[in-house]
Amino acid sequence: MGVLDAAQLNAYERDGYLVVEDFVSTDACRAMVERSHEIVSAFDPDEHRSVFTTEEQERTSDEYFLSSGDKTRFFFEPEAFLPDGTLRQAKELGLDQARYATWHAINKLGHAMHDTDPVMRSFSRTSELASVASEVGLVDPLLLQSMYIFKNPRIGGEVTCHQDSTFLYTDPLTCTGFWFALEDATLENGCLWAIPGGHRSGLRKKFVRNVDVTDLDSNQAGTHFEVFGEDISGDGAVPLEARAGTLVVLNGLVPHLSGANRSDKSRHAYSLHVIDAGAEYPANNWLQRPTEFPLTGF
Ligand SMILES: O=C(O)CCC(=O)C(=O)O
Repeated sequence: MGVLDAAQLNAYERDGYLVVEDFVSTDACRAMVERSHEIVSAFDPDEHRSVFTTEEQERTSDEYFLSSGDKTRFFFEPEAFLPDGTLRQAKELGLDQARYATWHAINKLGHAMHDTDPVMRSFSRTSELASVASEVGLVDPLLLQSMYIFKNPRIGGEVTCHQDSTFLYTDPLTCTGFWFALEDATLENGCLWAIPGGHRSGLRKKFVRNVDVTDLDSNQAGTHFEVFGEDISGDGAVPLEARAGTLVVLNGLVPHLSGANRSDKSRHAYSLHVIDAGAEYPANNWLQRPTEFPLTGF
């Protein structure tokens, strides 16, 4: 007996995405949120100030970003800092504890918490999720990438319209996204939007390293887009408002986005990207795993 019924599988085929309400318990969501706070509280914001933005990808293409494939790393919101380098929300909200303010300033954690963190590892590896992965067509799944996305109040950044296979390319295409609302995601705090049926219009671009590198010493090498088609504007996207506990399954080709969060409620989400072991994973994909820390399945 599968987790998804025929109507859900048909909807996934038709739309390129599927919203599954109440997929995980509120306790499991709460454990993830609490864990994210513990992880960020242990992080010294002066250690690294890498910013994440989908608008200006170049800025993130540094060694810290490129070597995050087997680590938990911290990426700040573009609006996190004031010109003088102080944390904006600490100053504006009158918070005097830098650590407390830090988790109001982080855009996301990435990109291997499904392997590096015990709580996130268990959340990622459940029999229900393994079943869904198999039902949507992954034959020999490998858990490739995880992101803990904070979408913090007031400064939570926009994620521009993209296809996940742009960033996690395989031949043939197998990237599948499993996005979990850990808190309610609404129009106000920047829920996901997706273009129904948009997975049928082909891959528009690939985000790759400038040189084929498996040698992680070459992380400085930078990245660029290989462009095959027109950029996707997001026209025709529909909002996927989601209560905490909802799973959204995303075909790697379906264009999706999320708006900025100008509300005073955070929108925590956890996103896991899975590929098929039978497909080729190119050495010039931006995300690489050192051979001594191989990808594994559910
Ligand atoms: O959570 C978001 O706002 C965007 C996430 C996303 O694009 C993804 O997980 O592929």
